[in-house]
Amino acid sequence: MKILLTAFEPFAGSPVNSAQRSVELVPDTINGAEVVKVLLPTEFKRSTEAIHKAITEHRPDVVLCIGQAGGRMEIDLERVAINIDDGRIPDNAGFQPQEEKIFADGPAAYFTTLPIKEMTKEICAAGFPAIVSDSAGTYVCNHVMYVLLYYLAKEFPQTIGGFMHVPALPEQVIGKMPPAPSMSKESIASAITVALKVII
Ligand code: PCA
Repeated sequence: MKILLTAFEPFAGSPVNSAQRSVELVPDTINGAEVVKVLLPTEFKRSTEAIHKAITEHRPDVVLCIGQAGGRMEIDLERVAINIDDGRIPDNAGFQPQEEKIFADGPAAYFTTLPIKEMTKEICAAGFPAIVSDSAGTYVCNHVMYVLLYYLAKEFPQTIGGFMHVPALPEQVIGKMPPAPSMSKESIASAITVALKVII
C-alpha cells in the first residue's frame, strides 16, 4: 500500500508550519505501507497543480493532506470540502480570491472518503484530543481538500483521500495575547501515525 502524505509551506508570516514540522517526523514506512511525503505551496493556484502532479506521479492508494489550523486546540478530521475559495488573507502568492468557485463543473461539496470516525476514536484512545470537524474553512486547506476529492472522483476512483487540520506548535504561540492553543510536533506526528494505521 502506498500513502501520499502532504503538508504545507509556512504562511501568514509565520517562519514554520506545524503540519510541515510534524509530517517530517512521521515514519516513511508504517505497518508495511510506504509513506511518500510531499510539501504543497500555500497558494490556491499552484497547490491545485501540485496535488494533481503528486497523485499522477506516485499513484497512491490513500492521500492524507495535513494543514495547520491556528486557534484549534485539537486534531480535526475534516468531513467535508466546499466548492468555494474565500481568502481571509492573501495566499503566499498574494492572491486573495473572494467567493470564487473552485471548479465550475464541480458539486457544491465533497465528503471525505477516509474512515474519519474510526480515525478520531483511535487518536483519542492513543491520548491525543481529536474531533470530526464539519468545516475546513474557505482558505487553501479547504481548496486542497476539494481539489483532491474532485480529482480522485474523476480520475483516480480507486484512491481514497481526506484532510486533517492540526494545531499550531508551542513555539508559534509563546507570548501570544490572548493565549492560543498548541500541540507538540511529536504529539501531532504520533496522531497522524495512529490515523494512518487505522486506514492501513
Ligand atoms: N493551513 C491553511 C493553509 C495552509 C495551512 O497549513 C488553511 O487552514 O487553509
